[in-house]
Amino acid sequence: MPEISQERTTVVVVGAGPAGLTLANLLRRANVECVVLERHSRTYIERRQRAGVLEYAGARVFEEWGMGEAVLSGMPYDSVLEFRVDGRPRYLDIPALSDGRAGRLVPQQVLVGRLIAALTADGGDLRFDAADVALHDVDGDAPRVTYRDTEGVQHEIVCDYVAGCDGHHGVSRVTVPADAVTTYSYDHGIGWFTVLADVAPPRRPLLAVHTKGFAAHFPRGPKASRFYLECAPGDQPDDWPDERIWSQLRIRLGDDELPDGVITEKTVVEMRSFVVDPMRYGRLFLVGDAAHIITPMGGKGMNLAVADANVLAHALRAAVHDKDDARLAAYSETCLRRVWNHQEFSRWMTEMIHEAGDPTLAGDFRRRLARARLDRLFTSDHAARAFADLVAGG
Ligand code: RFL
Repeated sequence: MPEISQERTTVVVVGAGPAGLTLANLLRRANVECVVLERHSRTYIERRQRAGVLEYAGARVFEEWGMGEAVLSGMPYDSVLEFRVDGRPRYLDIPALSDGRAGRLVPQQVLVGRLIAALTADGGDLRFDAADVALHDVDGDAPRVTYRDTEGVQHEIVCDYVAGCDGHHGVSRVTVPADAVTTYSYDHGIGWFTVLADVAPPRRPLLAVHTKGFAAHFPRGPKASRFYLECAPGDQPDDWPDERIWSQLRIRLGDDELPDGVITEKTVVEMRSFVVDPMRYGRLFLVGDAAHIITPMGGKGMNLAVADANVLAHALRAAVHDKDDARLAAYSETCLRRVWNHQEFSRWMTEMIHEAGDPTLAGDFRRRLARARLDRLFTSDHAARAFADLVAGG
């Protein structure tokens, strides 16, 4: 018989991305015991670069739990957003339009690194390289989570609750029987290609609307940038040699002076949305990308992960310490309201930004409509404020 180590805890958190690490830190502060199981190594997850902005509402979550300093110190404020329409700049001052609700430029790998540091400094139980994580009996009173460590030892953890924070390709969601949930999936019908490069960040986050297609330039720390380019659906990285990337960026961003830099990552982005309803099955709660994915347009994915984790941390604190399950019962509905609001924002923006530029996408009539929608942001204070309110999150 192989050796099996048996333990007990209150919450097993599967996955150490933004959702799992936020939840684990908040549970520590709420005096709720938890164990975090992560499939990859610490080095791997601390290097994984994706999002770049923690919206105002996300920053507030950490401040409210007394983690403002640990997570946000030294991170610059997000402020003016530039739309470059056919090479012509137009600006939206998001904090000014949202009563000072500025987000923070926190690259995802920095958030992850800081949350790991805070959790381990606080005595948190975070286990990397956990192989073959499997969830059992999540619809009963005593769920179990099993995994194998790097020494080959099998572990079984009995718990009260499981938080599935293991992203879109994790094990948690697939543990839920298909007939227990409704899934919504939408292909936006657009190709996107993203590169990370060692190029100085733009002065302001920049979204370009151009007849050749959408492009964007975002800061990712003091010396790095993330670029996005609209491409043909189905394009692969080989279709985009470096020279093509730089020349298309210069054309679409209307910037002949944009310098080349070492490209450190080229990725095709699936422009797809996905939502599972409810985000709960028995004692398993799905959090972040495990429950929903959203296109990067609008920068909401990481922020939804943090927001879900906050809702669940409050709910678990009430359930564990006050024996009050009302918040747990409302968890899915509370989160899904925000999820659909952000899905709508992301879709609205995707349609506007692409159709206002690329005439091949939806035809000239829709192009005119998209231009009118975009123009409204710069001519109507109410429209600009509504936009800034959605950027700030909530
Ligand atoms: P994550 O970050 O995927 O973390 C899940 C963790 O679970 C682990 N895991 C497992 N652990 C144990 N056992 C298993 N069987 C496991 N399976 C998986 C994984 O190793 C991982 O550590 O999900 P989480 O925490 O929900 O966070 C979600 C965010 O990562 C995601 O929404 C954002 O990155 C999306 N996103 C963006 N969001 C923004 O808010 N703003 C952006 O600008 C932005 N840009 C992006 C993005 C995502 C991108 N990708 C993935 C295409 C740009 C890109 C390129």
